[in-house]
Amino acid sequence: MALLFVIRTWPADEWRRAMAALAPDLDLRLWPDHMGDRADIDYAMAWLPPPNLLRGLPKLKVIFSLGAGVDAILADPTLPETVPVVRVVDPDLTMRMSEYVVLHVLMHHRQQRRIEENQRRKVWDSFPTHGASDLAVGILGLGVLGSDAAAKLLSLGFKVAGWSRTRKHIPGVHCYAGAAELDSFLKRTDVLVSLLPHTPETTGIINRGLMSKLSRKGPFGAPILINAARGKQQVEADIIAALDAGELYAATLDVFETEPLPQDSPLWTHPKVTVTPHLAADSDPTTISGCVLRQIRRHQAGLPLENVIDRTRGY
Ligand code: NDP
Ligand code: OXD
Repeated sequence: MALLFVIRTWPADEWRRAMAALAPDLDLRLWPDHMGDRADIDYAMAWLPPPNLLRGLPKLKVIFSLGAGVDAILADPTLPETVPVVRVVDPDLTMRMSEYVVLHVLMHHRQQRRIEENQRRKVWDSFPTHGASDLAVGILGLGVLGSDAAAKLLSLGFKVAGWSRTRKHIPGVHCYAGAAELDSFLKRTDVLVSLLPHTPETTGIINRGLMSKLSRKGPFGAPILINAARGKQQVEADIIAALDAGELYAATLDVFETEPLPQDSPLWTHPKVTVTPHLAADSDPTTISGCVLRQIRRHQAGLPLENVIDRTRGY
């Protein structure tokens, strides 16, 4: 039973070592130099697999994504159609994302950047603040990550709503669903947080038109954007134009159209933008290897796999 690591943008050997420590009995192979016989490989842990590689593994039974998002895997146009793709659902990753969302909602809410700038300039500006209940946070995507972040924001006193494809029922959270309810959701939202997957439907969804529908009745007079999901959902030129026109008050971006964010991107130095380098919810090699190992053991025992994505929906 062989497990292949196909990892292009992360240190693959760190993942191999983490799995080896958890499962010394597994035959671990590393693409591209230590693949051995392709016909031996039963499982693959992958991130951005090169086209034709996974298709060329005749015994491949399951593809494991190293992250919660699977767009890096589905981007392979040659992906074998019948092999299930399993994504990460893990309390550690969920907690990390909720920490990130809560941190950045609070940072904007408490105007932390203004305070730091005042300290730098030695300015004692004890400006009026507002309560969490004055701020309406709206989460695009009420899945594993969105619903946890919603619950944590709710416990801090924010007004919380969410939008998803199918209707959710989360106590205290106003749940909107489907294209028909998107505008009503946007209209009540002072802080928009994206936790959507990247699919053809969500590509470019955060554009000037969408941002223009957000609430202007909040304490800052213009809305705030936090994208911790995928950069392909945002139109960066529109975000900059909206910030410069005062249609958007501020933005926190963890993800970008191109990653790493190019040196010449105006986002790096924009005074209203906080840039973080795609670390909102890091995949910890030991934790995620444990998740994968559990699924491999289930599969070997003839039990159904968990967290298999729906290839037709793309997440
Ligand atoms: P889930 O699949 O659990 O949730 C996705 C949510 O988005 C669901 O509520 C789904 O609706 C909704 N959704 C999907 N497509 C649409 C659409 N077209 N219209 C409306 N709603 C839609 O995913 P997770 O919560 O686990 O993860 C979300 C994303 O976060 C990942 O796909 C990944 O891209 C990103 N991520 C980013 C990280 C980072 O470090 N920056 C780390 C981890 C994840 P429904 O429930 O009805 O299906
Ligand atoms: C993920 C990510 O999808 O880290 O888990 O982006």
